[in-house]
Amino acid sequence: MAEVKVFGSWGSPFSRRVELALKLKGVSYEYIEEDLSNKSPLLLKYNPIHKKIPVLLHNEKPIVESIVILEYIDETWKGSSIMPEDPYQRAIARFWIKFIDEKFFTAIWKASWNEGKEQEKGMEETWELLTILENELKGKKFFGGDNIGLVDIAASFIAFWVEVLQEVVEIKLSDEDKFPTLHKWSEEFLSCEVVKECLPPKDKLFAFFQARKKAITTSKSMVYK
Ligand SMILES: N[C@@H](CCC(=O)N[C@@H](CS)C(=O)NCC(=O)O)C(=O)O
Repeated sequence: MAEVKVFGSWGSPFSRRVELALKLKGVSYEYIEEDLSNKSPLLLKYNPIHKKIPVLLHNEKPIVESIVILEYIDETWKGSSIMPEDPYQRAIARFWIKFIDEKFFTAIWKASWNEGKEQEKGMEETWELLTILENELKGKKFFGGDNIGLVDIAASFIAFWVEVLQEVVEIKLSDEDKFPTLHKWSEEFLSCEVVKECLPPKDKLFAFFQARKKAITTSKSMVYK
């Protein structure tokens, strides 16, 4: 029987993506929690370049970078596809994932961990990008159509993590009135049993973001003193 291991971290949207894809495919795996402040020799061996989680280990072969892993999972295990069949639609899905990972994460991080003008700029960028996603989703249940697909998995950060993050940083990032389609998608996505199994505990995530906020505020006040 194939041996499948996932090296992850409980609060990471990237390793949760991998777990969700494996669960959607019905693949059993062993989960190994990494302490990112004290990385294990195995993590450094399997991902020597980025030294990051997630790592998927399939029969001792490591695969890194969450999106690369998701595509590998889709191609390796049968069962319901998470990538579209059609090459053009596959290209479009890859485009949106790149959009989320490169543009959206940058903007929301800028809005969340800055103050003043920089934060305002980040918020405006975040809203602009959410508007684009809102329009892309119109008329569809999921980004993947009737079923959860690669883009939905990549966007799970928007459905769950953003809600918790905005409570901690006390700015409204994803507003139900502004983005009704995205809000409906979030509710639909988060109500799936398999998705629920792959989400971190809300209170633990809240405390994690709060600790990060405190650390950033403390380091800024030390610089300005
Ligand atoms: N592009 C990577 C991002 C993975 C990532 O940022 N992982 C973080 C945890 S959320 C990590 O391992 N950080 C450890 C570090 O940067 O030292 C992916 O999609 O897998």
